[in-house]
Parts: sequence; structure tokens; C-alpha cells
Amino acid sequence: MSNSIFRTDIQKLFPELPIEGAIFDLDGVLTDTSELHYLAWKKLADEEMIDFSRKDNEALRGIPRRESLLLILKNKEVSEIQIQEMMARKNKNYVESISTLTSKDLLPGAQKLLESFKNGGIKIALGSASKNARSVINNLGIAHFFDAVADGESVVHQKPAPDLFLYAAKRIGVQPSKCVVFEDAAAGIDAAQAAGMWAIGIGPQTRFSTAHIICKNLRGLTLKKISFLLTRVSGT
Ligand code: B16
Ligand code: MG
Repeated sequence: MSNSIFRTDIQKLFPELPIEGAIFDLDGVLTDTSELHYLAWKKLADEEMIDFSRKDNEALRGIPRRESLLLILKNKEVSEIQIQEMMARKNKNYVESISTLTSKDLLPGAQKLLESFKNGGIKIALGSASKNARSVINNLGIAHFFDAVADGESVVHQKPAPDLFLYAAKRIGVQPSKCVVFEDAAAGIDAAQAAGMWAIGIGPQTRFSTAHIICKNLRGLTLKKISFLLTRVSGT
């Protein structure tokens, strides 16, 4: 099926197609690097004799490296030099672990949804707080899907500020109101809504209170299904 035929089909079904751009968070949406972040932080926490559990790690979803470290350290007093050293140590652990990622590490439904958007002529951007996002998408073999990459280096104010997603929308040339964001973190859903975008929460219902739509994962999602769901939410 050619791209244009598919696009025409979708437009016949949904004359008021609510989206022209899709922005994907990375960790927790396209791949499960949250476990690798956890293991890298856990090694550091053990070395520093700080309690840190998988449950604690849940609070770090979508949170940038420095803020994550400060949350792990709680009230422990440390100098700026120590903060920099610990961030570098954690990142070294994390970078080692992502070197073995392959397309097998994509979460269920991710490849199919990216293909469906691409075939439907939807512009696609990455919107990740990670400074390692480019290496991860390269290793996963999905870099070619993205028309733009917004990552931990792109803006000063990360999620829940809208800046990263607004930067992504600008890079793909789509109005914020015509973008849909896929996010596994409550901070990311807040960021998408602050940016005036459609927000789809990926994960358990209990994690999100304000997403437009919540899906357990990306399995079975296509442009057609997303268009149907968003059209229902928007009442058009
Ligand atoms: P890095 P996302 C986020 O990725 C992770 O969820 C978060 O745990 C991590 O601290 C943050 O990236 C920064 O990552 O240390 O590699 O720069 O969910 O926004 O794709
Ligand atoms: Mg995430």
C-alpha cells in the first residue's frame, strides 16, 4: 500500500483528522530502558550506601539525570563536584548497558505504530529527557523513523515544562494542537497538556490522572485506531 493511498483512506474515514504530528517519549514507551536506568542508579546508590529500590525508581520516570540524583540523595549533603562525579559514574554504568540494545528491545507494538504513522504521512519526533536518546534509537534500529529528535540536550527546562514538546513540534513544522504525545510519565503528560497537545498515557491507569487516553502499552495501536479514539475524545 503506497503512503498516499493510505493517507487518503484515513482522511476519508476521519475528515477532521485530529493529528499531523506524533511525538514519542523513549524510555518506558518505545523501550524499557527504565530498568537499565534503575540498575545504573542502584549500583551508584549501593556504592554510596544509600537505600534505593525499584519502587523509588518509579518516581524518576521522565525526570532528568541531575534531578533524579538529587531525589536519590534526599537530604544528604554533597558538593557540586560530588554531584558531577556521581552523575558521570551513573551515566558510565548506563551507557555500558545500552550498548547491547537491539531491535529486540523495542516494546510490543512500537515498530508497527511507527510504521503506521510513517505510512500515513504523519511527522514523527522523539521527545525524550535523555541525553543518550540518539544512541538508544540508533541501537534499536528506529532512527530512520524520526523527522526530528528532541532530547536532554535540546531545551533548558525539561518535563513537566512544555518546552521539549514545543521544540519537537517546531522541528517537525506541526502546530501543537495537531500533535499527539505518547508518554509513560505523569510529568510528560503534564508537559504535553501544557504544550496544548493530545496526551496519551502509556502504562497503568493509576499513573495518570489527566491524559486524554490511557493505553497499557502500544500493542495493537495504529494511526487509524488513534484517529478514531482522538476523534471520539474531541467529539468531532
Ligand atoms: P539520561 P525519557 C528519561 O527518559 C528517563 O525516563 C529518566 O529515568 C532519565 O533520568 C532521563 O531520561 C535522563 O536520562 O541520564 O540518559 O540523560 O522517559 O524522557 O525518554
Ligand atoms: Mg519515559
